[in-house]
Amino acid sequence: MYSIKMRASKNGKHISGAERIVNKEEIELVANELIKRALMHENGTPDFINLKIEEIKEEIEYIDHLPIKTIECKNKREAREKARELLKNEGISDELIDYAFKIIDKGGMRGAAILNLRGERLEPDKERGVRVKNIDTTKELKEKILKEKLGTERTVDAIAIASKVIHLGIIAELCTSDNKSYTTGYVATKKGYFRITNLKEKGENGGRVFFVKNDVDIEDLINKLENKPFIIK
Ligand code: PML
Repeated sequence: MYSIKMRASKNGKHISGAERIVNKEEIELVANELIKRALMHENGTPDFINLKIEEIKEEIEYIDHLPIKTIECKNKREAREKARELLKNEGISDELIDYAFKIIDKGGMRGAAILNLRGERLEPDKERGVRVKNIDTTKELKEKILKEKLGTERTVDAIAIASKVIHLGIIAELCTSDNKSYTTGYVATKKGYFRITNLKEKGENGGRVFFVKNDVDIEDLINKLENKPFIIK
């Protein structure tokens, strides 16, 4: 199998990124799809597109996706209360949750911030964060999500990240989109992927926070988040 990663930017600013894990026969087709995706992005037309194709040498792990549930909320206040409740059920304190909301609302990170339960930030590069890579979803899962209206194209990408990180022992993930007009975010825990509407307001920034145990082996975790290949089914 091969990993194909695309990232696109304009004037040095990130516009979009995506990745797929495919057979050799699918490389050409999927490379085309990703280039098209880069060119048609709602954040603008890129002046730089990077396409990286490499053979995956490590064994790929196939895991089930987290169950998807959508929680409809009237406004941001209600949505954030819901998110807080889900996070508190996992033993995360109010103070830590406030801190996580502050990080995602500030925005500007390409990857995720990692917080332990003492509120220490563990990602080595605080500007960039940690990016979860080497993941894809099966065609069947993509179709199921879209056909059964369990979510959107963004859900398809996000469920891969959330399912991988929870599988690797992360306690919970809090996420809002870096797309200014996409206001549905989510909380992921071992209990599921909870889409929460209106988790931010239109025009606001987004971001990702992973909550981890205090005794986490952070080097090993970051290595797996970035490099261990997973296909989510
Ligand atoms: C959803 O399932 O609708 C929430 C997806 C959030 C996607 C975050 C992003 O844009 O990367």
